[in-house]
Amino acid sequence: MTVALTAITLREINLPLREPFTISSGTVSIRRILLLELECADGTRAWSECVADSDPNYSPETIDTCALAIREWVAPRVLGHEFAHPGDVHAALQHNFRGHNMAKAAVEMGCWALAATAQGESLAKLLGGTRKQIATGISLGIQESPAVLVEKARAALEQGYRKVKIKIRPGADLDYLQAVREALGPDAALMADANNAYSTDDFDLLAQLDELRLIMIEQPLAWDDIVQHAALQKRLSTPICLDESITDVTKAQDMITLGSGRIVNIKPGRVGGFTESKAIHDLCARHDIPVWCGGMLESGVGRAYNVALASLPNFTLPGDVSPSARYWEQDVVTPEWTMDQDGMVKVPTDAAGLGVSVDVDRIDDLAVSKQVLRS
Ligand code: OSB
Ligand code: MG
Repeated sequence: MTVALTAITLREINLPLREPFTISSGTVSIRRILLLELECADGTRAWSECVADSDPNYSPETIDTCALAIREWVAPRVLGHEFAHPGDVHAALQHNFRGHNMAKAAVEMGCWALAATAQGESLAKLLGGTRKQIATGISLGIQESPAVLVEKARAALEQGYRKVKIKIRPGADLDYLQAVREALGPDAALMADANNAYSTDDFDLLAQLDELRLIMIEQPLAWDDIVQHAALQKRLSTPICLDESITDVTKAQDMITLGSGRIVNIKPGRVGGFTESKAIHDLCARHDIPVWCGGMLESGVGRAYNVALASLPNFTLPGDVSPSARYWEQDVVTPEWTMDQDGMVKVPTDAAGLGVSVDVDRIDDLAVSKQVLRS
């Protein structure tokens, strides 16, 4: 299971989304994506994806800070070093090295894929995944009117999605959600995600959302807050789900201790990779806190990692792991990720590694920059 990296190639590609994606903090039309190709001493290769985007509006990291962090601090700690198990990489990236979780995760997760590939085992199995398929939700960006949103949500449920997440912000919240609830009925699996758009002045408004019987409301308050969310959760019957605030397992422990939320969205990029994701998953399982896998508009490469992670047993709620065609005209992997009519995505458990292959010629054509790091 040894991992001994000798080279990391960084490529940035720019993939246009099928439609712009708007959250409370900004709009993405063309996704800038940093892909990593990792190579081992024995010739084993694996691809991974860094989930940071152009602007620091979700977390402090961006694709440019990540490229810098990988080059300056992450790569030197792994290139030319031998790890007995991919689970050992995380500690090597934490020692006297604060933050930069998305940069660390891109390399740490790639090491898990290298180990799986070298062993002829699927990434999901190496992680301890138990599911053969995972339930899928869709994340709908903020729309120009409630009527447009209603049609998108209706279409999503017709396609089989098991959960519809609706992005909200002040001015596009209660009336938007009410319109969807009214049109789609009391049983529709709906939730809202505010991406930090509210403050302690908004508790009365947020308490009104209870009447909509949402499955959860994701990260209504500040991106790094645990304390005020606990005060808000006391006012709400709707479970709060934390996303941005849970940057490692100690934050998840704080959430549980303070009662700041009842559900966790795990994005492996946000928490520094798979080892920390598994720790959060296990902690939440012990406390009966359900988790689900979030998304960052990943290409098919990053999606492979999310699908593998979501196959762990306590991922009991549908993830933001939509099929390739929801995002892209053409994905960069073969086969593309698909979802069946019941809203399920198959976990590739037979093939070694990611379970999808990357078209290197196409990525080289798409690449706007390329850099090789060696030991
Ligand atoms: O808050 O979950 C979020 C995308 C970019 C930044 C933040 C978020 C999102 C999503 C997208 O909701 C989910 C997906 O990848 O489908
Ligand atoms: Mg979110």
